[in-house]
Amino acid sequence: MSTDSETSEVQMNVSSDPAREMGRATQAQLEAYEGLKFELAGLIREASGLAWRAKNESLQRNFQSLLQRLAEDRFYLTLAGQFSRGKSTLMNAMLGMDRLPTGVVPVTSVITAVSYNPYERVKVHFANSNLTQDVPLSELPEWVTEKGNPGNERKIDMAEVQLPAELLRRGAFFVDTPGLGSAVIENTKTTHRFLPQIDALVLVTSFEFPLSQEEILFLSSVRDLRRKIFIVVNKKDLSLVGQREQVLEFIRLRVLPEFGSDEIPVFPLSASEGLAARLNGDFDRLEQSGLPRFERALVEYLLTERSHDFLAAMCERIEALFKTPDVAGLGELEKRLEQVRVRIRGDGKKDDGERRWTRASSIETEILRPVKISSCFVCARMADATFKFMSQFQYDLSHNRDQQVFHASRSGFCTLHTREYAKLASPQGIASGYPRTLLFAAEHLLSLVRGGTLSDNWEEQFEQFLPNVRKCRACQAVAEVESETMDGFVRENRGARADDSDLPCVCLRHLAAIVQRAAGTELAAPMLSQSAAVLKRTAENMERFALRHGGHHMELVTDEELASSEKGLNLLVGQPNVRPLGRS
Ligand SMILES: Nc1nc2c(ncn2[C@@H]2O[C@H](COP(=O)(O)OP(=O)(O)OP(=O)(O)O)[C@@H](O)[C@H]2O)c(=O)[nH]1
Ligand SMILES: [Mg+2]
Ligand SMILES: [Zn+2]
Ligand SMILES: [Zn+2]
Repeated sequence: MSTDSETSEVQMNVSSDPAREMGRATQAQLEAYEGLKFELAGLIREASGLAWRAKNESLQRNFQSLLQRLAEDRFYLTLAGQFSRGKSTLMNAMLGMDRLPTGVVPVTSVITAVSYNPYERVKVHFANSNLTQDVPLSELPEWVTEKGNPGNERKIDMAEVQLPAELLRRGAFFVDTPGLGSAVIENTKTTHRFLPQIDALVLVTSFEFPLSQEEILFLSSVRDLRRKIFIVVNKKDLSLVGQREQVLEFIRLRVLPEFGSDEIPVFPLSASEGLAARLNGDFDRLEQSGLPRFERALVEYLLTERSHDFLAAMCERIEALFKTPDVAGLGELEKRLEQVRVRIRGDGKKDDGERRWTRASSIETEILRPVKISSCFVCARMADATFKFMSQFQYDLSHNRDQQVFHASRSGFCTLHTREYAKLASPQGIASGYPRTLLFAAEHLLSLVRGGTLSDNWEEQFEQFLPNVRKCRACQAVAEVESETMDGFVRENRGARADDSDLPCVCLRHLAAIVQRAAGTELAAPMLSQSAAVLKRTAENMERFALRHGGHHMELVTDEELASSEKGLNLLVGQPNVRPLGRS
């Protein structure tokens, strides 16, 4: 019998001053964002079920991997462009670490995703399989370069490099891709295959060869997917000041007509200069390189529009799968997806067109105050009382004849307490304590029959010796504790309280009983709102758990999320081993 009274801390906001209000606004946005994510997850799960029924395994797998991406909140900020324009160098410069292989000949041959981790490590994901392999960072070139892994002959889906780089803490994956248009055709193909996965694109071109045909083609494909685009014109150091303006002018003219230049920002910079400056701690040179200006724009984007763009991109990926023919029910889901989409559009933009979503910054999160989520404290006391009662009782029943007779006369306990007794008592104890109760029942059964026929009032008589909660002595003992606990709580807390977040959790029935006892006091209303907050929080934990579990990301599940389902059910109906207000 567990009293299940452990508590877990969760972030929850209680606010009044302006700083707190700001935290609350951010919290509301995060909740809206998460809520939409949960809805998309729900749609994908349903669709996955339909795919399963239609025996379409590959579709089911596709839904599964979308779910996984949603669960991880994986956002692929992808660097792409012609070979040797400096994508890998730029990535290194942004990370301030010289980790990705670079060189004058086509180098990168594998999609390389870089994400944040307190320590460095590399995970290699193999194509067409769930297999991954951890490899030392020093061996990265053997897996991701044209030299070590020509045309990706080792069939790697993605190399995942985890690094302790500050910029990555913004929650995005930075993805380096093989260059387009080199003699290694397989590399171009690899990057094109990755296209649907891109959430935002950084097109890396150079002053020497600004925007090749290949790059323009790639740009329009990404544009068709309505993904955010940044253009970096690299190797600024190789061009003369006079030529620079010409190149930028050319790009604006090439890009303007097709895409609208105000939507695609262009950043002239020198990745190699930026990297060298950063490694040497030379801040003037760093600023000169043009890198910081680009990074500021990226961070600004990641903190604001990213959430919106991530959801929008997910919607499109889901929609594409919903178009699969011959799967019954997908059309219906598509309609619901459209509704979510409308909300994403609406929630993502303020009236002035500014995106509203932001991720909570650390300062804002600190404003949020912890609140305890635990099981119902009344139920917990009742469980304790049950345990105490049964411990004593099971001993008495097996040793004391009077107890046995009395127990038999009451037809034993109610169903719940019979089970609780059985959990505690030994087989020997039950076998010696209970026969009288069974015999008592047997006698009653026989008394219902007279001369081979049922007696007239058999139903009434039968009812009288059936076990029930009114006769159950355990029910009586526990109900007394239940009443005392609630009365005591209301007595002690009826006055105004300094901090409502200290209020304990209660199940719904106990909440009703407490509010009834506390009606007209300062306690009633806070009890209700606090319980509402706890239920809401628990629901969110359950949804996060479902999302991660469904997305095969159990390693991301927190203890609080793990416990949330049981807690949620208990908050609705009380603990399993007690019956709240069971005698009323
Ligand atoms: N002068 C100069 N050279 C640069 C700059 N950025 C990169 N390079 C050089 O350009 C060459 C190619 O750089 P990478 O970073 O390997 O280019 P990439 O785009 O990743 O190439 P692929 O992986 O083959 O597509 C290397 O020799 C770099 O040192 C820059 O800003 N200025
Ligand atoms: Mg490269
Ligand atoms: Zn309860
Ligand atoms: Zn009972």
